[in-house]
Parts: sequence; C-alpha cells; structure tokens
Amino acid sequence: MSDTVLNHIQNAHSVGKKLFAVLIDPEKCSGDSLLNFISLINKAKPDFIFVGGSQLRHSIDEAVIVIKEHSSIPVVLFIGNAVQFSPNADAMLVLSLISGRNPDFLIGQHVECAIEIKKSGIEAIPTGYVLVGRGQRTAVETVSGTDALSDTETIVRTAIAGELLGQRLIYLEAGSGAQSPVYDGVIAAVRDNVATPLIVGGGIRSTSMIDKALVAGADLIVVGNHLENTPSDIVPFVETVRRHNAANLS
Ligand code: 1GP
Repeated sequence: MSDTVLNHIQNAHSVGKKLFAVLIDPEKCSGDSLLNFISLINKAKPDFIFVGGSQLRHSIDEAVIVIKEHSSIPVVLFIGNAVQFSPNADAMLVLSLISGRNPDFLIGQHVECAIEIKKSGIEAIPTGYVLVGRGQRTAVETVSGTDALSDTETIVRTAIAGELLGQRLIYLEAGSGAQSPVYDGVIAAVRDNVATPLIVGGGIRSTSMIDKALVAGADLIVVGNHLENTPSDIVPFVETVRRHNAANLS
C-alpha cells in the first residue's frame, strides 16, 4: 500500500466507504493457530490487521514479524501499554484514553515509549479512545482504572473535545468481549457532531451488528474476540462491509 494508513482511512471516510479491521491478540493467538488465522485473513482481505492486547506485559514484536512475513495487509498496533510496542508494524494508533481521567493512559504510557516510537519512523496516528459502557464492567476498564461513559451527551462532548485537541481518529470502544457493542444511537450522535473518522469496536459478533454500526455512522469496524473463537466468520464479516459499500457508493 503506497498510501499511509491514516490517508487510507480519511480518503475512505470522505467518500463514505466503510472499512474492516481484524484484531489479533498475540496472547490468545500464536503458533499454528496464528498461521491458520493469517491464511483465512489473506482470503477475506480485511483492510487492516490490528495487533495488541490490554493485558500483555511484553513486546508483541514477534507476532508482528510473523504477520508481516505471511500477509501484505497493513498491520496497525493497537497496544494497551508501552512495553507492547513493536517497530515493525506499518502504523500505530497512539491511543489517548480521553473518556477517563487516569494520567497514565492519557500521557504516561506515551512518555514511556516516545523515543522508541520516534526512532522507529512508524506512522503514529493520534487517536481519541472513548470507552462506552452499557452496564457490565469490561477488562479495559479494570486495566485502565477508569469507568466507561454511558451518557450520550458526555460521550459526544468527549469526542468533540478529542477532535478539538487534534485527535485524527475517534475510537468508540465497548471493551473486548463486551456483552453488547456500542449502541447505534451513540454512534449516530457522535457521527453528527464530529468530522473525524470513527472506529467502532468491542462486542461485535454478527453481520447484523456490523450493519447496524455502519448504518449509524461507523467508518471502521474492529472485531477481535468473536473471530478468535470463530475465525471463518471473517469471510462473511468482510463481505458485509463490502455489500454495504456496493449498495451505498455510486
Ligand atoms: C477491543 O474493540 C476491540 O479493543 C475488539 O473487541 O474483541 O470484543 O471484538 P472484541
């Protein structure tokens, strides 16, 4: 891909083209199961492979190298802490957890790996990360020591504030393995108020959930857990996004 990852997302957003990313957590998927998953991913051709995990306490470089060796799909770091950083990915979402008030996830982890990121020359994409809750507490809330937002107006204000602070993407996150994905009313409300491309993930486990999020205004859908358990669903999931594009793009 000659384009940068951010350009790719922004260009798609400007014409209403929707995108799909599969999330690989190297702690849950490695060895032969990683290789088998990569070959399915290569068949389905999602737009991006996100790599990262909220719990990992070591670099994910090994997994990134394996994925890069076996796939030409752009690899984007989606890491939960500084030690997971790998210089070998194509890009990195530099997440700032703007829904919370824990300085470590607003700026602290970034300071930890700032020099490594700069030296690597990796494409770093400032991303406002917004945890959206619907009741059940998720691992990302526990790990980050923050509470998800549930009030739509506060979520909208937070997304706007992220945009005002220069975030290039807004990520609405229900949490990995969340019982329910981000409610489509919340996606639509944020969509109406920010021009920034919207990533939506957490708890998406069916084609109808993908459709709902796309119709509500998500630009990029991320699915991890469900595809770890049912890898072959990546084919219908990517097809759902393609069908949406075919029906809505002239
Ligand atoms: C989690 O948004 C991602 O950070 C994906 O969530 O694993 O629930 O698909 P799932």
